[in-house]
Amino acid sequence: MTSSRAEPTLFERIAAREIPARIVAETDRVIAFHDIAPKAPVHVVVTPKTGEYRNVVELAAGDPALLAELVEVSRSIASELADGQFRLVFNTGEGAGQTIFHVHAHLLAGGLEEATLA
Ligand code: DGP
Repeated sequence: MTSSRAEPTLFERIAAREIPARIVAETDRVIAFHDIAPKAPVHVVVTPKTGEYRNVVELAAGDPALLAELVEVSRSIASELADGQFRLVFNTGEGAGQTIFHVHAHLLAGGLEEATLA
């Protein structure tokens, strides 16, 4: 299920270049930028440019091809910025630490032995 919103999400505003971010990759539908509070040597937020899906469960049900694209963009970034090995974390629900209800993956890579979950 998706929901319409009165206001653009923070990540939609980053995609629209209304809020600055260190963008590392972009496709027609996906954008990736360094997390503002990194929890690993490489910590990138990978997200659809539009925020109609609030979490990964909604995205998987509503647009599995977009979820696959998000995974592929993550793989590509991990190859470019680290050794190609990576962790993808989708916080899903407030109790799981989700604070922004516009589906996004935390791409964590590089020295993950020391990393805590995002
Ligand atoms: P979550 O807690 O799973 O909803 O993750 C939200 C992440 O978004 C969190 O790790 C911090 C990051 N974040 C929040 N605001 C900004 C921002 O303005 N710029 C960037 N680059 N990242 C942000």
